[in-house]
Amino acid sequence: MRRTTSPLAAASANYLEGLEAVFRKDPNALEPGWRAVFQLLDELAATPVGNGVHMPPQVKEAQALALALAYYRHGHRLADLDPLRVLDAPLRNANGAPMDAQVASAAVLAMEQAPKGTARDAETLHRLHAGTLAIETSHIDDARLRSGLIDAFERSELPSPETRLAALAQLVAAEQFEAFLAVKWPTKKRFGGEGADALAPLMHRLLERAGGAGIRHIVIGPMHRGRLNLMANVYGEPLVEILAKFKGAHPFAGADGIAADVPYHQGFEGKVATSAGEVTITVVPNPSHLEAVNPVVLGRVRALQDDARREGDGAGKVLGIILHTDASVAVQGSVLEMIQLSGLEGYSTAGTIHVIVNNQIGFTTEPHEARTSLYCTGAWKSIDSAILHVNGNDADAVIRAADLAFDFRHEHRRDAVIDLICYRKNGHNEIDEPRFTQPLIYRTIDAAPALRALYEETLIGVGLVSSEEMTVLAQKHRDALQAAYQSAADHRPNRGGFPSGKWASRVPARAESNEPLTGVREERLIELLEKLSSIPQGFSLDRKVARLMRAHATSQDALRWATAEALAFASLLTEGVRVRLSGQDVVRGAFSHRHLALTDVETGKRHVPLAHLSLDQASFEAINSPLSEYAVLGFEYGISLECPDALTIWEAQFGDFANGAQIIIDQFVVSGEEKWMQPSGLVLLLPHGLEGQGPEHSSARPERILQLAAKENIEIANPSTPANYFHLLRRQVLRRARKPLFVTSPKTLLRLPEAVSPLSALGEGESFKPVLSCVPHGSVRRVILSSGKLAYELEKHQHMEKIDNTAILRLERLYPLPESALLPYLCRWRDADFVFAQEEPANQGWWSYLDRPLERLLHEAEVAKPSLVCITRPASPSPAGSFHGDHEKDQEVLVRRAFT
Ligand SMILES: Cc1ncc(C[n+]2csc(CCOP(=O)(O)OP(=O)(O)O)c2C)c(N)n1
Repeated sequence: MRRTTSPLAAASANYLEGLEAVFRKDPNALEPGWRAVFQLLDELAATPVGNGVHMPPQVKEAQALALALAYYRHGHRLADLDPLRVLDAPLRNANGAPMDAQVASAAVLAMEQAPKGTARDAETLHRLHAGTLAIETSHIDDARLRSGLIDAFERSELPSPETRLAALAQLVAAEQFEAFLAVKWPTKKRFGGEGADALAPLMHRLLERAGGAGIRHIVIGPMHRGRLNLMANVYGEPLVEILAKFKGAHPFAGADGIAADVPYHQGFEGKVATSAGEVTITVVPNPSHLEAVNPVVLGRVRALQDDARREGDGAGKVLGIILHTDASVAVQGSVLEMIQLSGLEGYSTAGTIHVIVNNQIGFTTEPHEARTSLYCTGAWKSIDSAILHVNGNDADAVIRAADLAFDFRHEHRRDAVIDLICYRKNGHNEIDEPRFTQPLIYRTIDAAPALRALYEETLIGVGLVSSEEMTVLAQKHRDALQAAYQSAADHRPNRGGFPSGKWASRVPARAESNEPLTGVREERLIELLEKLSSIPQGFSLDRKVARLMRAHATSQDALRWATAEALAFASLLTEGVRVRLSGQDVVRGAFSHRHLALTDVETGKRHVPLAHLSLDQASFEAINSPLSEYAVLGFEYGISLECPDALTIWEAQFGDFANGAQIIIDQFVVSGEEKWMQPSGLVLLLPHGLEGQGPEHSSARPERILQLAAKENIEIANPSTPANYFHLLRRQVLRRARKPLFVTSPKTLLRLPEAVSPLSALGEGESFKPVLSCVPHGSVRRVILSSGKLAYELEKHQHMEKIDNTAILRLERLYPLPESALLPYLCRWRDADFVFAQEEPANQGWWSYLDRPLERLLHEAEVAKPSLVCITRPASPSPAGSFHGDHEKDQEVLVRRAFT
């Protein structure tokens, strides 16, 4: 028996019944092919058929429908997508074997079997679905979306003459730009866009459509390929600026001591003219780490959309466009994390347009080495997104792709992705030789005419333009480039680089001098406590949670950690400061200590006391994040860039999980201001402490955070009292500068009876104390410097053993080291021995980054013995042991040793 490959045969009975149910309810909810199948079946049911002598016309139609369905599903695999026709990447699987014959033959067989009368249909289908633009729709679960996309795709037409002329002009500008740089700086890396020339008209078209649809602000996530070209020819950065920076001018005026970054990573803020008016453009600075900028872009978009919503303007005024490259987008984990954020209430940006510059090579790696999925867009199949593949050598198809992607995102508020299949004219960078590894492909590439030439020929052919006009246009660009080059010689940027607008009242991190008073009137705190603990009438609360709420209100002598945190939030909110806290299970808190949302045990309804403090309070958001660190931290960092006046917090479930977001920490949080003048006031809460629970969940890796600290780029705190935590949070928004704040927040201290603060410690006139002291009555012979939970254990020992010659200093801030707060103590006890005690192993924790600064300070204080001994666990490759008993014993020894 011949094996049938019709998709109809592949469909299970259940599936078909499901489709029929949808059809009976609303035929338009089905994609056109399936709709027609059921219409046909209805007709067949109504038509008496003879003894099989003649094939009824309905059967022919059924075959035609099978063909249509095959094209809807698999047409993209027959499409003409590779401009070189060499790599044929989409048609190969992971082993480099030819396209899976079974799938391909679904279409081919249906075509063969198509009765004569339907032959024209086959041609039409082939023209529509197997041309230079193709769609993937079979992953879309929502039938209405799927059918709408197929309809739009089949209706999409050749762009208008004006649009085509604009695209040609863009191609000329792009070509001249790259050619100019290649001549002037033949050996300098610019990651030129040659071969991906269609990117400029594609982006241009997206901006134009956005302007026309009323979008007023676009945030762009860039990547390296062709980036400078886009800056010059699409985003509108002045040529002279680009060339001056490319020549080596410092990007920020008067900031010579700042490391800055190479021109192809710098951000840009500008206005782009579209036929419907100006659109603001934010090009987000990006590190070399591919795909790392994605969540940062989303966070910025979301913050701008929230601003627009608050101003009654509608979130639809802000759009994110993210650029990717084939090799990275197919595999980098941040892509999957980003995609999963797209539909979540706390993180959605109403769809992003993704553009992949798919030059069918990643440095020297070919697609069959680079991924298993058929296309580099595989990840988007996990959500109902539009996936378009387009041949980068067909400018008209590229514009149609831009239109389809834009319309899909605009109408459905979902992601649309354009896979721009092109090639790379040069090596990975301009000094890299691709012919060492891809000699055959490069033989074809070397002979390939530029898209500008191909498109020019097409438009000349249809009489839209003449070759003389094109010569004049190219010359115009050359002249402009030459003029800019000459001016660039002595051009100095006149921007300091620090952001303006909503950042205008802020100052760069290192310019901050004054400490804000963060205390709040006690009467006000009591009022807030009452509001926080009041439960709406008729609300049935779990008994234990109710008890906790009562404890909130009555704990004024001994406030717990969570109460101090809630008071910090509540006081800020009623002072007009927005608060956003996101992370895994943050609403209840991983340690069940917070309860920011109360749940009615009868109805399941939620009540968030912090959102009901006063009518004019600022907005409060506590969001349980998906199980992602990389994308969620990147997202919150992005939010913090757009919300200098708000308190934005990311909490890791345990501090060790921050390593999943290390790329965001390294590349953005700690270095963004130094590289790009991009300040942030983000707070990272990283639960930390060795508690005998095993190696995991023990360490926030303070040594790593300290290693990243320099030039006062960040603050690192290890607060040990609720009051100090309260002041730390308020201080973060009440001071003028914004610096990322890392808090190694506690676990056992959340419930330790001694780790409480009186309400008065939060009161007026109080502020954050970077050093806390425990001074004995006797004369001090020994000073133990320590931090966090260990200090409580040391103090307990001191008390139990009645040791009255040892002072304990708790370092509440570890970076910048609170020198002026420490010095008076050191001067006071010049003749004492100084030790540093930490519970972490010797190669971890605070010690190895604090030893030299502390010893320098001892010298400065002129103490008799200016060297420190560290009391610590032995060095270990693992953060903590796994036996609780051993931990307790070791801890006891450690504490004793600190005193002897
Ligand atoms: C996360 C990350 N890993 C590795 C690199 C090093 N790297 C820079 S470009 C590149 C290849 C990028 O692929 P693609 O853009 O598709 O190729 P290209 O056209 O630039 O050669 C690699 C591996 C990087 N920048 N980021």
